Amino acid sequence: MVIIPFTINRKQLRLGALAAALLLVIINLTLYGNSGSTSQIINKVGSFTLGHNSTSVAIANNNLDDFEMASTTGINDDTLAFIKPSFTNKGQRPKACFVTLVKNSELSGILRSIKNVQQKFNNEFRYDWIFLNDKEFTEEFKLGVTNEIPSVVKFGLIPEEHWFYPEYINQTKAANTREVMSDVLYGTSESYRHMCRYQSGFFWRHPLLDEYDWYWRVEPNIKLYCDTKYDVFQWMQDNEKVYGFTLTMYENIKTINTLWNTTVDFFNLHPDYIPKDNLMGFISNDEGETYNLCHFWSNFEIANLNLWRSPQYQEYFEYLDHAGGFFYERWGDAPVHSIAASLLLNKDQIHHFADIGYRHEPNDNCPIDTNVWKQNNCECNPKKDFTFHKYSCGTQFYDAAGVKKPEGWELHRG
Ligand SMILES: Nc1nc2c(ncn2[C@@H]2O[C@H](COP(=O)(O)OP(=O)(O)O)[C@@H](O)[C@H]2O)c(=O)[nH]1
Ligand SMILES: [Mg+2]
Repeated sequence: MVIIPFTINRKQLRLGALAAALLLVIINLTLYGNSGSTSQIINKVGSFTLGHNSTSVAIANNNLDDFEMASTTGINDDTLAFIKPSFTNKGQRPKACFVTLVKNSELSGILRSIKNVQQKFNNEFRYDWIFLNDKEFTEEFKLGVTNEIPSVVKFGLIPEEHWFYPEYINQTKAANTREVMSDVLYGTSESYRHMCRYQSGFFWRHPLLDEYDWYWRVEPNIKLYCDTKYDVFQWMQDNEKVYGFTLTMYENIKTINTLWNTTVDFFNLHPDYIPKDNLMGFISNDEGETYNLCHFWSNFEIANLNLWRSPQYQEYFEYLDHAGGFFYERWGDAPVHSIAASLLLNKDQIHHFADIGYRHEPNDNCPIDTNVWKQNNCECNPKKDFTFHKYSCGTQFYDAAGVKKPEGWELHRG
């Protein structure tokens, strides 16, 4: 075993990670050839599972020991350290906003969402609202929206360099992909792919968001069912939460064939980015060997922007972007955000807002706790709550995060 002094710095750790990755590649090539087979990935997972000794790969143990030591000394807490300043404001109003990416043609749908969100939450708390678009917003759109929101409203045009094909993407290959994916929802859509890439890697870089730490994502035609009588942003801040969601789901594997392998490759280069108390159990049933397709449905997010601004997430996004799956497959921002949040955060920093009744077609998040349902004047049917449905990943989340499931959850399997 290599003895590492406790004063090891991040640069040394990175070099260690690179050396470990190189060693694994050489060993894999020696043992299995360059077939790109699952066995290669299984071996790589060893260095991926910090704090889970059971799957450590014997041949790489020297390096793993180093990383495990790093994890216990707190050196691997970079993302968490990056976010920490957002929690220094406890007890005070956070810097937060609503953020909506939307097309001009979706005016009536977004007005429905806005009226509802204002009525159920924001008429009382008066947070700013930021609208983003890859085309200039029309005067009609701006007027319509501004009429419904008494607080500050800002409209942002997305810079071209955030909604384009990077030079490392082969556009012919991307076009061919769209032709053969007609059996997949949005499989033939070019703009949907740009949208997913934007939500994954760019919305948080828009200059209009610079002044905020927290955001609540709102889409057209969503519905809030209950009154939210407390400041959810301040609750997140005061309780040191980072990522909040309502609905979970299984992804269509056809859209993300190589996302997990690419993720494994990345985190094998940076095992020190994964904190010991991560939420791997939500996204994998076998400690990282395979992806179980679970993800937070990102059309609703109440989250901390610094998670995405962290150097660790930015590196992860760059890595994914260079792999090309946003265009050569149809990687969604939901699995990308979910995998990143699950691996970069502590599990207790991710929160299910069971009390925020929410609908995005065709699913409902509706409080099944009768007291919560009554106190918040909910207008949904708890019997239709999707959280513990067999097609949802809610049960997986509660179990992985160690959160107690509410009474009667078994009656909601569907
Ligand atoms: N400006 C702009 N917004 C888009 C575009 N495509 C999708 N969006 C927005 O991105 C979000 C997700 O798109 P949506 O059609 O709701 O996808 P779904 O929820 O996966 O069915 C919504 O807020 C849309 O308004 C686009 O091409 N331009
Ligand atoms: Mg939508």
